Amino acid sequence: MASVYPAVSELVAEARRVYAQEFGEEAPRTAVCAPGRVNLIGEHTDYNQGYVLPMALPLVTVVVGSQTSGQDVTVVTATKDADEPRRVDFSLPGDGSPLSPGSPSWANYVKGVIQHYRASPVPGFRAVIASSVPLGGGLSSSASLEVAVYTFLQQLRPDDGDKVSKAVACQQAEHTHAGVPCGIMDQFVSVLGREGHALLIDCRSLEATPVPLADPGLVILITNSNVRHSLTGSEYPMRRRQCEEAASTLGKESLRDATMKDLEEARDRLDDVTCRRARHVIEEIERTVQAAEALKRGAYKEFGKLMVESHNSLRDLYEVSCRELDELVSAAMEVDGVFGSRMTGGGFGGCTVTLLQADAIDRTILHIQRLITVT
Ligand code: GAF
Repeated sequence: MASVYPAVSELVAEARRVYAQEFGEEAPRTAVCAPGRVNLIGEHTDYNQGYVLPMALPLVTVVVGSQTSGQDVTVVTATKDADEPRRVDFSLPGDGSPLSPGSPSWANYVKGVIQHYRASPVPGFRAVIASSVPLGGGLSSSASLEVAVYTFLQQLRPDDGDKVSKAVACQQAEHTHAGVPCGIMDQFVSVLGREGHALLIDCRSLEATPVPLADPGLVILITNSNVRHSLTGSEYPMRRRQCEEAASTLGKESLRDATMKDLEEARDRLDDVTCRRARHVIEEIERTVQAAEALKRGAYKEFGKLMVESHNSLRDLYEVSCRELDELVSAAMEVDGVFGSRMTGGGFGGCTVTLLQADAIDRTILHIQRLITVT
């Protein structure tokens, strides 16, 4: 079957072509890439210091470029986003003063990473970005851009940090320059993801356990609802605040430390919405640990059941799903050979992830396509 996404080499070739168009003469001296991710289970648990189980994807962001002699930076994106300029020029402040976010918004990820890069001063450079990670699809297009830019800077001026500190720097870039108070999952798996494995990440200790996931009888299908999600609105930060409020009412450092019994005992001190948010997080952390165990045993039915429970909880308790995602999950679950399906990522649009038997792939895709044609 032909690949449905471009190979890394094709993206690099595209970025090099745009580089030649924009900057003429010499070919770029450096080319790097970083993957997007799909989260199998453990949603909205990372900023509660819980567990997540994502895997890196063969969808990647590529940066090609070269150092220049001055303090000027020019970055061009090969990704066509009609609303925004594709080129940005700025100067690196020589006195260490902050690089302010601005327009175009994609350049804020570049500026943020420069700001939090762990070796200074960063030299001037010219670069082109190309990506196969769909924008706003909930597959971490932003984290893959941040990590790719960080890796690019490491080629220009090596830092002495480890991989976890690299992920943390990229997360900080997202906080300060994109205004999203995200957890660590996306950047972590983009830096530390391993081929043929999911990563069980403990978002408190920042330790990760690779879980093998290379069974030829198994397929992970990602379906894009094409409802474009954005986490920069008020909903994501509001969920995070509600969780912090719940933890503080329960007298816990985070919801990672809370049990359902704690929540029931504090029931009359929490409003209904906050209580539902906390219940999702407490149960989802437990589900994620169970799911990783099930995956290790090859107990796919059990894993699939936990995926569906996770989706229902995100829909009903955490309220971050939408009609299109719910319909995609229901449609996938109607097919024989499908183990489980759920929305993946922050929600409010984006993608679903479905675990199924390899021999069910064609009928699953056909069934989903039929649903899309009818509605
Ligand atoms: C987004 C965030 F960036 C992650 O940190 C995580 O909270 C996720 O939403 C929800 O699980 O991808």
